[in-house]
Amino acid sequence: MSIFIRGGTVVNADRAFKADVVCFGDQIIAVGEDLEPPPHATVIDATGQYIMPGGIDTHTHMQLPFMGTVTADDFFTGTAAGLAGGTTTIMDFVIPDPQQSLLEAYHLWRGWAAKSAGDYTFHVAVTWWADSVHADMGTLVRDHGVNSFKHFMAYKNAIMADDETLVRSFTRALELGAIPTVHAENGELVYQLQQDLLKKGIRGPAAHPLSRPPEVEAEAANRAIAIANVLGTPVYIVHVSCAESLDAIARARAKGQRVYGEALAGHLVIDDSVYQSTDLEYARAHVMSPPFRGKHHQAALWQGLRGGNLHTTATDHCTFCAEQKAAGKDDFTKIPNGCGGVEDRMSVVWDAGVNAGLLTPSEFVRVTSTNAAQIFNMYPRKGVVAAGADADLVVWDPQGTRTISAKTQFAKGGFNVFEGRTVRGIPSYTLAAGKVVFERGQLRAVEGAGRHVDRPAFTATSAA
Ligand code: URQ
Ligand code: ZN
Ligand code: ZN
Repeated sequence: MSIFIRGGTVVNADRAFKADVVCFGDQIIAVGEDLEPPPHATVIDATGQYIMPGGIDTHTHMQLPFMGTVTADDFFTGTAAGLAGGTTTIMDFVIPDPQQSLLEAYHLWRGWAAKSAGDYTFHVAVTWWADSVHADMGTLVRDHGVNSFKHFMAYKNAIMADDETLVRSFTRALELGAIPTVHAENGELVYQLQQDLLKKGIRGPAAHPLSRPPEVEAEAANRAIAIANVLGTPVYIVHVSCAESLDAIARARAKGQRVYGEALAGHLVIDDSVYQSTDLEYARAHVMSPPFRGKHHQAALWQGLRGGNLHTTATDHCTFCAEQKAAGKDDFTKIPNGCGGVEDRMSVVWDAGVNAGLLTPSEFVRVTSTNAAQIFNMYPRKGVVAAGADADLVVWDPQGTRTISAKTQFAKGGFNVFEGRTVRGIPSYTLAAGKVVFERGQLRAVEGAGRHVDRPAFTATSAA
């Protein structure tokens, strides 16, 4: 099966150029001007459109058991929704319960992910520490293509990693040639602030951002960066939401430390006024951590993306329906944390970034695909339109528009934080592994067609 994409402008992170693209099977086999279509090829006319590497969402939670429930999107519906938005690879999370074997949890998640419609790979969370965790980390790197380990510095009494776990796990990651990543919020401070608010009878969703101010995030970001600096490991900070955390990253990078930052599409365009809504269901729907912040933080995050102190854009796609969120209607600490976005990320970042003159098309590709592929060692299989790469491609219509709505989305959860936003810049075609899976509004995702992406370790300093 071959596909010939004619007449478009290829956009890679390094340059944009007129070229045709030929795919055969699941690979790109040729990129160049005035190519001949192979016999019997499916021809796609990309005149006036861009051909970009499929998006990589570095942060999703499909089918996640969390806070007493399970997220609304499973690995099929979630990856299918991503394909509709131009995202062809998701990076999800294996999150073992404390005392649960990392390896056992990994195999459990692998079973859930088998139904994926698009490619997927896993960060594995280290939520506790023991010799068996040390051993399992080695097995996961050596035998299962894991090269990143997640640490939740929030969620006390649940999955929070204390400093001992951080230090031991970062040390082990370095030995293995894997990168530590962190959810940077001080879980002890969050817990204290939550209890204080509840004692004062402040129990609605408006209390959520009050229990997680930027300082709580910045403390943890600084601490993770300091631990990584002392131990000599790189560190990747997920969902950087505020200027204070970004400043910590910028300071460390200015001194040559290898720190990477991730911005969520939601944090880039949505502010904390959502929590003041008198429609409490609406306010609860926006409860995620770190919370949406004041407008000046969004400007800082865009500066971070432009200035190279934030490297990837993601969604933290973690959808719950209204009934699930209502678990916290009398106690905000019981509202399952998480919002969606896997379907909208690329159009939102294009519309708010490229159309606003903040990002060039190549910078857009860098922060929606290439950097993720390079940081997590999937490049050049992913993250570039070039011969030999996977045929994961988006034919992008820069003039096409779409009004985002839960009524028309493919994702589950029945809510969309970008509701009503009209974006200019949408996929006209998405190719995953050389198959057209999305065509002008029609989703043709196939359950189980997605593949697990092994990610080799970086140079290990010792045998796993
Ligand atoms: O903290 C996370 O990243 C997961 C549990 C999703 N929820 C959220 O509020 N971000
Ligand atoms: Zn998180
Ligand atoms: Zn998350």
